[in-house]
Amino acid sequence: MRDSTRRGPEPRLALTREISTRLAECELTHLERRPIDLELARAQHRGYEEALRSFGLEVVRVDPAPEHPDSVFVEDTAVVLDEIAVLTRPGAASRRGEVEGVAQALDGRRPLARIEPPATLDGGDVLVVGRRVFVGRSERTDAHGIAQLAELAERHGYTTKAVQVKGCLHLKSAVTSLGERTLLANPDWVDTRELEGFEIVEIDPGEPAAANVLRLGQNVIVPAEHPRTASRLAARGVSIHPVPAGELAKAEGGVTCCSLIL
Ligand code: CIR
Repeated sequence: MRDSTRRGPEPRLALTREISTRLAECELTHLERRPIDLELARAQHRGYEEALRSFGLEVVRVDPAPEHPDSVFVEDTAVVLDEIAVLTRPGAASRRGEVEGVAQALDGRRPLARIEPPATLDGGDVLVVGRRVFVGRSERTDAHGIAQLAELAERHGYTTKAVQVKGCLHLKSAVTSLGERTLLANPDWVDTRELEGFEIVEIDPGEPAAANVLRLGQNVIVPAEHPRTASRLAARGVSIHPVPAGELAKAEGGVTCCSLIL
């Protein structure tokens, strides 16, 4: 499967953030708490940053926020469009203090807007494909957050649609993009009929968390822990790049969660 159309300019920059030494205290919703090897998590995170660089992205680390266990998951703190960046108000109160550092890193790179209280929205619930924006209705993102984001995005010509998420943390746990017309989805976690206009590739049913992949132009970073789904993608001609991501997966994070792509 080759899909040559892309949205906007080529991505040039990835914002990432160092893993907090308090990662073991992370929020968990759908997983049992298991010990996390911090050194291994850091090594995998460096490998992820290396993969981003290998695709020509400059990797800029946001100032660390060690007091916030989940701060490595920068995706949840902002929604970056070509025209603006929307700072979020994360659904988990423990995560709201992560936003300011990311705001500082985004300042000057995009005009900034904000999701205002009492609305909540996590960036992990926002899937942008071309001019379409799908927003997950989840335990973290409420109707007010969706409405505020829709209003901001629609000003810039995007069409938004709310999509129910079930059984997983965020919309992008359930579905991400493989191209401008193709999505990778776990049909148990999102009703794929709601994603009309797209071809749906399903994950291998034995790998429920495999739908979270990070597309960068023609290349797709996939978690190395889901080889059967990766084989499905490779068989379709997708240019896949497996990266080990198992330690942060124990904190309920995937490969989109650890960067903001500009
Ligand atoms: C949380 O529950 O907020 C973190 N432990 C995991 C966040 C993962 N972020 C994402 O999927 N965008």
